[in-house]
Amino acid sequence: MSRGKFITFEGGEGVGKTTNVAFVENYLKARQIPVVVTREPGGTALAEKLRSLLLDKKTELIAEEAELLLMFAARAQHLKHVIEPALARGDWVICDRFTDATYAYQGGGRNMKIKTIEWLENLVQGNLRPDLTLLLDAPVRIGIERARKRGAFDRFESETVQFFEDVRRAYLLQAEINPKRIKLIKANQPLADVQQIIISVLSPLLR
Ligand code: Z5A
Repeated sequence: MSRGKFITFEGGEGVGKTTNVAFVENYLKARQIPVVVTREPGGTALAEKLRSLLLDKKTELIAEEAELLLMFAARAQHLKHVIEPALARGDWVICDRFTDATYAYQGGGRNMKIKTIEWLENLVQGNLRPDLTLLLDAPVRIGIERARKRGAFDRFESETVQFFEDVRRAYLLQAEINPKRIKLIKANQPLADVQQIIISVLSPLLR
């Protein structure tokens, strides 16, 4: 049994990650590929509790260091109980956000040291990195407009436009540093066009 593929979706809020995770899930299932769909922070009972604490505006002021450690604590649980076992049994894993989000939000948004994030990434993940990351990119204003239609803002969504500009810049830097793994896709175009590009980027993995 060959190991499954690990695919992550990344990007700022409202760029279409959740929509396209569902699209890829259906696309792979139609080809009889076993798929596990999951998200970060989250994916296990404990990690989902951490997610609720991290997203809830009513949680006490969270120190930046605590936020970073909680992201990796949730990730350690997620890897051990969901992602690693799925890949080992040959399933493909599609994850809505992963460690590139930490580089973007905690690194770019909160200005935490990249060396610290790298150290935690190595501690928690060892050599594991996604096989493919689809980075959906759109001007911040467009993502905010799309997300606003959904109603109340969570703790991250309540951040300033500057914060989201910094997050976007950090994501684009990640794509520049990891051009083989991260495929940058313009998300401010019709959904059908975005999905056509996603299929073309996925196809080498299906061979
Ligand atoms: N976070 C972190 O700080 N550090 C970490 O390490 C990790 C996460 C892992 C989790 O939020 C928060 O955790 C996140 C970063 C932080 N906070 N923020 N912001 P999340 O991932 O659950 O939430 P999100 O980014 O806010 O996701 P979202 O707002 O649900 O956006 P989305 O999934 O990218 O978009 P969507 O729901 O698929 O689409 C939004 C709307 O746009 C919807 O109505 C679609 O129908 C529409 N859409 C999608 N594509 C198109 C196109 N192409 N054209 C027109 N309309 C479209």
